[in-house]
Amino acid sequence: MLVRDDTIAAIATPHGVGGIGIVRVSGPDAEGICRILFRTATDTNSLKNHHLYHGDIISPETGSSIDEVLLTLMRKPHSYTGEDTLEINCHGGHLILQAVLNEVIKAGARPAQPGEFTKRAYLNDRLDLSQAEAVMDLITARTDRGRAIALSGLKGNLSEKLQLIRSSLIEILTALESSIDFTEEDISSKPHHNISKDVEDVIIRVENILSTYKEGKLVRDGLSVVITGKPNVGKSSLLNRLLGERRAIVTSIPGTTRDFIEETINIRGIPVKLTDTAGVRKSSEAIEKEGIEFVWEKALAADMVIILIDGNTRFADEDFEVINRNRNKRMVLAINKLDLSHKITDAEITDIIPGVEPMWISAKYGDGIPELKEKIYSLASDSGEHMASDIILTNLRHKNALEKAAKLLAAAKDNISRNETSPELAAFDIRDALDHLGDIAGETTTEDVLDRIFSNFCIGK
Ligand SMILES: Nc1nc2c(ncn2[C@@H]2O[C@H](COP(=O)(O)OP(=O)(O)O)[C@@H](O)[C@H]2O)c(=O)[nH]1
Ligand SMILES: [Mg+2]
Repeated sequence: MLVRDDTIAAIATPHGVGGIGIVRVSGPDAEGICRILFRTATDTNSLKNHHLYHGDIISPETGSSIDEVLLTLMRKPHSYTGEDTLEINCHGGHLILQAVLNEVIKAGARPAQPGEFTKRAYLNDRLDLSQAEAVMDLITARTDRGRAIALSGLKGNLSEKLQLIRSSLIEILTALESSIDFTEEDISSKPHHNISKDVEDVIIRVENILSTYKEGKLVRDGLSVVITGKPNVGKSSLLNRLLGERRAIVTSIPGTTRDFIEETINIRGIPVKLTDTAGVRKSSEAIEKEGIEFVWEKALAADMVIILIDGNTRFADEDFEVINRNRNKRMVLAINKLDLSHKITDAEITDIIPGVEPMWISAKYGDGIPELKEKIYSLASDSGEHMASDIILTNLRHKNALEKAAKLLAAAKDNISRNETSPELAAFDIRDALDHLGDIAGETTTEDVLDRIFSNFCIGK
């Protein structure tokens, strides 16, 4: 384990100008540093815990004030890190914060690594590892839903659920181990039957959590959707409509959009990155040609494409090409300009691309747009079923651990119900499964895994 007898410090607020900015200090020297640098009406030897003091951070060399601050001392273990912690609320200018931090470092702290405060919180058992990971998810959440899921993780809802599963497994293990002594006797078949059923129950609980990952991944990572179609079908209008503001230039001149315009919208808590593209048409112009090449590449890389067709013009070769190029993609087929006379029929489309039901919309007036959003959601989540549960798995590391546990438990169950081999083997698998579940909370996690996790954090958290 790490040596944690040093004191760390960092600016905890974002770079830039703000009303206040915070320098955070954690470790055994925090209080000593406070005595060196802080001047206030109260004697700094008798500061109360968790009280806010007004005073100055001074430079001990010159005795002059660096900033007028509000300072809190939080003695261990009642702090975020579980160590003695100082929070210095300064005026929110970067020079000020940097000057205060410099004094803190001269007084005995060292600059914190990314995520080091949270790492200490974890190492001091203030949080388990999945909660620590939720801290960063919370900070980086891109939708309210993502924020709510992360907060639930931080509050320990996932940890609690996993803890219950582990308790059940420990009970099963105890039952299994006591049955080992009886295997030769005829009473063994009954408990084995019960044990197998209990393992089955646990597998179901694990799989229920696992089943939320697909949605969780969407909430966390988002979805990329490229809008494509021939010129003038209304791609830019659709982007603007989905966005609820005028972002892309809409004209009746084909070929207006040449660069990609990307904007993110929120569909049921999923951050959906929309890309408006250049219209696809046969062109002899070099720049446009290259732009169109890019469209194919963008579409290929996206999670999903919206193929837009103009319902007010006849079906053209370009429409066909757009469909053809995206045949293997997850696609929404939308026919725009519902408000104008229809020159295209559903049957025509279904003929070309069977199994895909076209949706009629009007990008200009908004008809069919809520349905289009629902369609995007249901295609992305494969179900359309909105998961109301607040325990939603968003973290790949957790998912992998749960999958390994589920696999081992399935093997154990198989072993027990077949009743052929000795229960020791099943017990072995269950213990392994317990280890994987323990990994999520960070009970058996190695230093390099921890480093990898915390290096993705920001400095000061
Ligand atoms: N009547 C009607 N016109 C539309 C609709 N959507 C777009 N347009 C018009 O079609 C033209 C091309 O739109 P634009 O969004 O620039 O198409 P893009 O080239 O595919 O990006 C503009 O004149 C839009 O006002 C619609 O739903 N109904
Ligand atoms: Mg356009």
